[in-house]
Amino acid sequence: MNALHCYETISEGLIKKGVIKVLDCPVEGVKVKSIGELRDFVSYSFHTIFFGASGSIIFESNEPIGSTHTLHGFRIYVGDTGKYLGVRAVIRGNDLIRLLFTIPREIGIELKGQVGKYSPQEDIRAIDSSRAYEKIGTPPGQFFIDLPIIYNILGVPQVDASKWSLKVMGEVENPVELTLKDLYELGIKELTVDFHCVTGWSVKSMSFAGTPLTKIIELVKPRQSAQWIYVESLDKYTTIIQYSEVQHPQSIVAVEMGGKPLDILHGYPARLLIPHLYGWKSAKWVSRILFTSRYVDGYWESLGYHPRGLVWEEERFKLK
Ligand SMILES: Nc1nc2c(c(=O)[nH]1)N[C@H]1C(S)=C(S)[C@@H](COP(=O)(O)O)O[C@H]1N2
Ligand SMILES: [Mo]
Repeated sequence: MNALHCYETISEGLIKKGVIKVLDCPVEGVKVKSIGELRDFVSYSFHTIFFGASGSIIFESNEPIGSTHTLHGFRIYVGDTGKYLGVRAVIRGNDLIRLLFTIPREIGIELKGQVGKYSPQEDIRAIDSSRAYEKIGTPPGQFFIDLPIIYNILGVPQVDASKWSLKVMGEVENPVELTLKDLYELGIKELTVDFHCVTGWSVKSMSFAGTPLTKIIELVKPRQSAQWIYVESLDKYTTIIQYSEVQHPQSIVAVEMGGKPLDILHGYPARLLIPHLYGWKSAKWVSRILFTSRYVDGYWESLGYHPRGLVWEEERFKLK
């Protein structure tokens, strides 16, 4: 096999967790029939990518992502320092499609080859919109459960709602800073939608209320150049959403769930809700929305997840 070509990436949340760099390496033509075989391949790849690497590899954990993919975690101990880097292997069926190396701050390790820069072009090719939106039923690879699973990968932030505001800025004519009261005054829309997490669980008919993103778009007037919104939260979680998906009538800044203000666990005082995209795009405790022409990975995107994330197109990982 040829040396892997990798992209370098990072995100705010990973830096908070002590990671300084992610090497994201798409893989083609590698079939995996057992975890042992995968471990050996990961170890081999590590040695082709890094210099002077005398690492021992151990299996950490694995889990299903939908009914099509599995995600496998390993650690590679570097030398005899007791320090290790993380590896995530994404498998679809029996095909290894991506290897991600997460390199912590305390490891000085040198790359053998050049790294490129990820461009989302191939991943966001136009799809037939009738397939992607407003479908009812069970999306491919999902299963329904009764209560949402709580995710707070970077902890639950301390929030003082009286000091909270949502800054909306970047490539816009009219940047604004919105309080909770401003969001209510812009208008609140009630929605009952199914919610889908990329790991495979979905919850039927959840009720939310919030300010349509179309209202915020009318207010800030994005420039022609804006193609994405880059979203930041109080916990340093980030994500990125394609502008055309932000314009969908069901995309809101949610302030209520089940007829009550959001619970702190669900993102009080405000979270995004983009129900036709996988749940990781619905950032909780949202604090800043930046309109931009430039694609940048957010937290999960820096770990191989898809730039767009359409549920009905099963856009779980980059190159799916
Ligand atoms: N700030 C922040 N937002 C986040 C997350 C997170 O860890 N931090 N997790 C995401 C993921 S992966 C999912 S599926 C949904 C889950 O929403 P819930 O915790 O309200 O069920 O929140 C998303 N928004
Ligand atoms: Mo998720």
